[in-house]
Amino acid sequence: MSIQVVIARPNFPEVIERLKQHFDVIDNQQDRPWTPQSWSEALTHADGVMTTGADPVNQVVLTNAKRLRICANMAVGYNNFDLPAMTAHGVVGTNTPDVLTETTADFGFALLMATARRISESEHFLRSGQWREWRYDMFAGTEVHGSTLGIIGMGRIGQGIARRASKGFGMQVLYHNRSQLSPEMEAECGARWVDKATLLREADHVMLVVPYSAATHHTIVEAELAQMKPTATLINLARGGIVDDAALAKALKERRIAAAGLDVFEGEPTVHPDLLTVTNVVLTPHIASATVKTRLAMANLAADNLIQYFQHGRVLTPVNPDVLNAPQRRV
Ligand code: 8YV
Repeated sequence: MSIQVVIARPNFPEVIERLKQHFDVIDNQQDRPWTPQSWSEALTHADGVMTTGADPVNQVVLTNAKRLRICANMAVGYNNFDLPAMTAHGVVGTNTPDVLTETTADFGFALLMATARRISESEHFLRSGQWREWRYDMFAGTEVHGSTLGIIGMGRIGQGIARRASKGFGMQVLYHNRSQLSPEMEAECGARWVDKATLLREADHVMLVVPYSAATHHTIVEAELAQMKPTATLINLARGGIVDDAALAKALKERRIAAAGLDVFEGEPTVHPDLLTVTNVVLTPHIASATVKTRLAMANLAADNLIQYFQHGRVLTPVNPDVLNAPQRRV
């Protein structure tokens, strides 16, 4: 029996062609929107699937997808996976670490710069024909170079941002993370561990790059926003749900913090309506890893995981590696 692989979303034609050399591929180049039911049904006969962070692999999907052995996420984050359920069903999950680290760190800086220097707001002003004269205070923003950056979450992407900040922009870098970096790594990143309250109090810019989990849900709510400087900015390129978006919109409206830059949203692609009406926020549609080169590398790594699994019973970047050693898949 041939191996069936479903590709959940439109993808690079060359990656689909690669997969077709190995598998019976069901692609979605027409970008059919999924309902929970049609998504579950699409996996009924699938042996493998390439998902994105927007495609849930949960108990319902797993119960229906009796042949499913591997879910290759085209994302480093995998909070779309119900990992305990996948492990219990003997389904291996993979992600795409490393290939997107520097690109995403670049974007963190782009969002920080755009937010602190009010780039979106000023462009709208210009485009709408309101620019009449030079003014000393026109779109005067917040300094980036030489200021203090607070990074919450210090994995690979956080470290990439810290290096840019300390080496490129002469920033003082504070970070908060469950585990502290080695002294050598701290020195390389130019970063110092502090508790969350100190970070929020001292940072001129707060950057969120922590993975989403039940433990990190609403890491930033009204109480944390109240601890930040009124001149501070908040950048979220981690996941929707790390920030209470309603509380953030209120704080921005009341100018309790200066501005925010958001690439991810609670319930995306729906965006909290109050965020759409406040002017001191830069909004982007979850594009931190979006360069052609990086997205192709992510797609190829996800494809490599599928090919390696079915050819050799191993994968390159597992997120629940124990499944590979389990003798038999449980249904
Ligand atoms: C993905 C991301 O583009 O890698 C991640 O975790 O958030 C992005 O790079 C997105 O999740 C789609 O898969």
